[in-house]
Amino acid sequence: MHTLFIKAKQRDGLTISKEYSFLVDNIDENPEAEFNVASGGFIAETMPLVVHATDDRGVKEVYYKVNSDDYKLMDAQGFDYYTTLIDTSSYKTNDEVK
Ligand SMILES: [Ca+2]
Repeated sequence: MHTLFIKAKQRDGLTISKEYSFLVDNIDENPEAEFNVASGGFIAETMPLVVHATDDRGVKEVYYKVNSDDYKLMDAQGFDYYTTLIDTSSYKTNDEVK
């Protein structure tokens, strides 16, 4: 716990002071991201991908990619949500999981 002291003096010399306690956290944690698509599940046609990404210092941008494609920037929707549409029409259909 740290203490910040503030003192204000008016022209005739009357002085007030206040103090505030505060905590320091200079550890920059890794961002976290949750998807609306379950790993290993099927998606079809055009699927909205929604990512909820958070970070203790704020998330700047979220990207996605499929297979060996290049990363693409997702659309920021506010409140830590990022979206895009994944068009699966150009991807090879997988056989049913047995
Ligand atoms: Ca961070």
